[in-house]
Amino acid sequence: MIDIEHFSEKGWVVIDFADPSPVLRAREALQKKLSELLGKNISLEDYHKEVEDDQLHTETQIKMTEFFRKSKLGKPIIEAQLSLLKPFVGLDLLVQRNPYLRMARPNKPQDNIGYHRDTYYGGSPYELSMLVSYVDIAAPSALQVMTGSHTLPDDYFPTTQITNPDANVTKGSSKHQLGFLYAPKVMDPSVEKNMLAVPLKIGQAIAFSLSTVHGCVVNKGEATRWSSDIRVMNSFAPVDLSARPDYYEPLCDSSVTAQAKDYFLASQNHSS
Ligand SMILES: O=C(O)CCC(=O)C(=O)O
Ligand SMILES: [Fe+2]
Repeated sequence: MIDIEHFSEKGWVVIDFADPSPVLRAREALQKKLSELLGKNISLEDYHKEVEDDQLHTETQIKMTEFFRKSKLGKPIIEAQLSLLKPFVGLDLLVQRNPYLRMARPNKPQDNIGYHRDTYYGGSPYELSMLVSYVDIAAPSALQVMTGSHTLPDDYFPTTQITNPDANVTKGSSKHQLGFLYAPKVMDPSVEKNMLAVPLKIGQAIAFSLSTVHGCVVNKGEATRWSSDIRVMNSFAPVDLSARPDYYEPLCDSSVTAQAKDYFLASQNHSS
């Protein structure tokens, strides 16, 4: 069961997966691919011990992300939790087609995007982000959230829009496609005192509203943090997806929706 009251009050909630097996399969597949790329067996947790160089890190993250997306590792993870998600988000659901794969090494601020709301970057509060971890994430390494921030108006949090000081992050660049922001809206450092680190075990996720303030400035722990944030939304939520028509794929339909789709499909085939 998802603690829906917790989500309503705080804007985020930790979910114990009903079926963690697709997460374990994804972890194994990532592990195997990483060893293949590096030419030796390195655990996901110890990745940073092998890859210190930023350029090699970016190249590795690009290849790992491509692998993650091509192998379709994300959707089965969410699909296996439908019994939990339906009472929470609805019976008609979409899931993000190409989620980001985040790899944040200890003591490397450049591997993180800092505190933000996804609504700053075109996301809707009708969308949910589910951050799935592929390693156990202790508090010093964890994503942080601001409890209760999800319903606060934007002018509550002054931001300054800058161009990313990392010259490799430009619109459409590989790093942009890895989830780094080319024109980040930087929040005032005073938000830090209200941020809460949420540790996660393999088989758990943190789900949060796209209007919840969240992020990580630096992984202060011992292990590389591997996760993917996978968005889920109700197919009938009032979200204009015309600027990102391929962003989502169907996850499930209610019985009535499924029959309506069959009817319209049959009518279309009949008339053509
Ligand atoms: O994993 C991170 O460091 C950032 C994740 C994030 O910003 C998101 O899920 O929207
Ligand atoms: Fe985010």
